[in-house]
Amino acid sequence: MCRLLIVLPALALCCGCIGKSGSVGSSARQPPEPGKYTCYRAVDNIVLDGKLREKSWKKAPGTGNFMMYDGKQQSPLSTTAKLVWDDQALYIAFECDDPDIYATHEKRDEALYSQDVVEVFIMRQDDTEDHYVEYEISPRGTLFDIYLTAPFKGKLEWTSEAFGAGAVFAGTLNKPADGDKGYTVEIRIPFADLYGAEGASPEDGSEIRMNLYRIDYSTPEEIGKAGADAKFITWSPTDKINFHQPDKFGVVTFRRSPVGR
Ligand SMILES: [Ca+2]
Ligand SMILES: [Ca+2]
Repeated sequence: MCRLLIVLPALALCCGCIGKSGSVGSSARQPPEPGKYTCYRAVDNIVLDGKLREKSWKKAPGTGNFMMYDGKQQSPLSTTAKLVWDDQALYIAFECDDPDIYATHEKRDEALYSQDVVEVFIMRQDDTEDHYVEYEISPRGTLFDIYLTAPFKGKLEWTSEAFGAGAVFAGTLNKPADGDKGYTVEIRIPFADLYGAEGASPEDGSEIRMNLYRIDYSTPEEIGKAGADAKFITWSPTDKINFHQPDKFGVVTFRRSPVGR
């Protein structure tokens, strides 16, 4: 929680600044559409090795390239995701082009958001209104999870028992000069985290509100410190550099039909 609070003033500062400049001359512009995705049942076992070789991933529809946070332009670094589910969990695959992969953290719940990272925010589905869960995964597969009772109000000590992920990167970590290709991340989010009970899972046609994010950085001069040149990339646009906006989350609709049929 302390670590979370440390990063928040910086985020808040960015929000104020971007919000003011973004409003100039934009009154006629329609707000960007929130993300929408239909999530089908997996047709095979998802092995969390970061390699997207399962039939389920080959058949699942892609989100298309993510946007920059404000929805005004596409991400300059290709960033896409796919989702499938089974009775126990939601699975998410990210594919991220990245010419300079920066990731040093190896311990769970370190400040992954200050280096290259993908993030998933999902609203809880039980009676804990406005609560949501945040998951982060680094290109080296390090995990971060936090339970939030309101935007920026979280329990970092919360640990999901069955959240897991695998990641694979193509290139060299923390060496900017040699040119990397990118990384893929494969994530398992147990429905018990979302429904508050073992054995609960979505009904056909039910919707869950969530957002998928990526923060891209360049390797800084001092390895281990926060990355440089941050790019805030998102599936469902957030207007401001503030990912903690549940009202901007997209909608995922669950279907019981097997993916690809
Ligand atoms: Ca796999
Ligand atoms: Ca990067």
